[in-house]
Amino acid sequence: MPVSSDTIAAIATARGRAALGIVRISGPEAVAIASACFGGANLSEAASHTAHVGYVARRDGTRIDQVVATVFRAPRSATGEDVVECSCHGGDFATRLILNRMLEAGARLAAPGEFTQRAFLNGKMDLAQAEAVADLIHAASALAHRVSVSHLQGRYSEALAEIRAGLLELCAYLELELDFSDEDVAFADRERLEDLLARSERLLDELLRSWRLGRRVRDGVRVVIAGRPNAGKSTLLNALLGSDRAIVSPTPGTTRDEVEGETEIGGLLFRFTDTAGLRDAADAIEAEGVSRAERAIGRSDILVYVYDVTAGMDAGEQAYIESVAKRGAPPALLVANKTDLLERDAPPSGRGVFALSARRAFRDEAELQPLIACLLETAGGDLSLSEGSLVVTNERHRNHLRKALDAVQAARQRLGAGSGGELLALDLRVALHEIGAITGEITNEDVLDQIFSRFCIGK
Ligand SMILES: Nc1nc2c(ncn2[C@@H]2O[C@H](COP(=O)(O)OP(=O)(O)OP(=O)(O)O)[C@@H](O)[C@H]2O)c(=O)[nH]1
Ligand SMILES: [Mg+2]
Repeated sequence: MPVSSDTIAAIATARGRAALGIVRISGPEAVAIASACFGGANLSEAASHTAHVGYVARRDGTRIDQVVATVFRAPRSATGEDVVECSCHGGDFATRLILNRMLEAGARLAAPGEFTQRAFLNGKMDLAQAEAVADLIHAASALAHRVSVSHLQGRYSEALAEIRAGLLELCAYLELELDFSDEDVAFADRERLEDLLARSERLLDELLRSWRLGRRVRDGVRVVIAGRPNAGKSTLLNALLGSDRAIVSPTPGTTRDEVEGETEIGGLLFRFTDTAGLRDAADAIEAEGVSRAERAIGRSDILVYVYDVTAGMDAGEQAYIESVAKRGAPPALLVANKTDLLERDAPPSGRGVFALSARRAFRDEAELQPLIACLLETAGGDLSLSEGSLVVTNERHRNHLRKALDAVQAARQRLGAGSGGELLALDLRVALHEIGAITGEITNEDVLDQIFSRFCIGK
């Protein structure tokens, strides 16, 4: 049964010039409202999944645009309600005038994500799939796109369903045993319980471990390029981006404001930030640049520290790198730059050290390959990530998975300690609740509002 009493409308396509635009309308009055605005064919009797060429006209009969109206009858539509999609000409006018006409005829302007929210409420998709719709729209890299498509197809929801089924089976065993507890019989074979628990724990743990990559698939990988003035940081940034993004000059202290640039590597979006050279700057503007650089390092996923190989690293730099390594974050890669200037000395080598010439990298792509491969590996990007791999990209899911795993681990410990089925069942209920919150079987309005407000209007 559809759950909404009113009819919503919105422009579904982006603004600006385009060949076509789409205005969507969904709800119990969708067909009636569309047919009140439509001329050239009778929409009110139209069968589901039929397209009709005609026009949208103002109340006084003047035409707004020629359109194709496609009618979908409930429940066989994207939202589960009656839906009409009006394809008109693109650009800012036709879509807006048609939307206004629909509003005038009785529709209400849709809130962000309201079409998808209705699809969820009408059981067309679960919450994890609805969230994948937003991820797909926001996807900024090939991997982000691939993962969201797989989630939208329900692969992730299937994995959660599998975990859920295992936990429910466990609960059923335990409850049967509790029902007959007076008679002192054990229905639940402890080994079978242990197996089922271990399996749930492994599946949850696998999903949680994918988060490290998932977060980066979703938000991109922040790499900060830092080092002393004149080390060649901006030259390296430009080489990585394959463009003259940052100003390069032989004057130390050239870069003051952070310079950012994005590029896709191995399907992941990398966000590089070039910073002001680190030193005790005498001039106030440069000093501000240096302190910004330090803050940027604090926020980064990976630090690329550049030094001039002909000068080597001074004691201050060595101490700095050691302190970063000691903290353990962010992971630091060292670039020994300007190897083209080395005459006889062998370039430095070692794990996490990349001897290269940023200047040469402009002409020769191979120069940066080892550094790029290491950036990808450090970011957790697995090039073999296959079609349909499950990766958790959503922080809300991660938090629920974490709690579900904690509950399953607590249950396993209790089982090991020989405690009664009652407490075990309680832990399992917690785990089931947490998984239900991901797919939306258990949810509340605030959570839904928060999720759907991220969407654009018309989706
Ligand atoms: N020979 C040689 N020169 C380089 C190389 N990389 C950079 N340079 C030169 O070193 C100088 C400084 O380069 P930048 O990229 O501006 O250095 P930076 O680290 O960004 O300097 P600041 O912004 O001042 O901190 C410029 O003259 C570059 O042309 C290299 O691989 N080989
Ligand atoms: Mg610079």
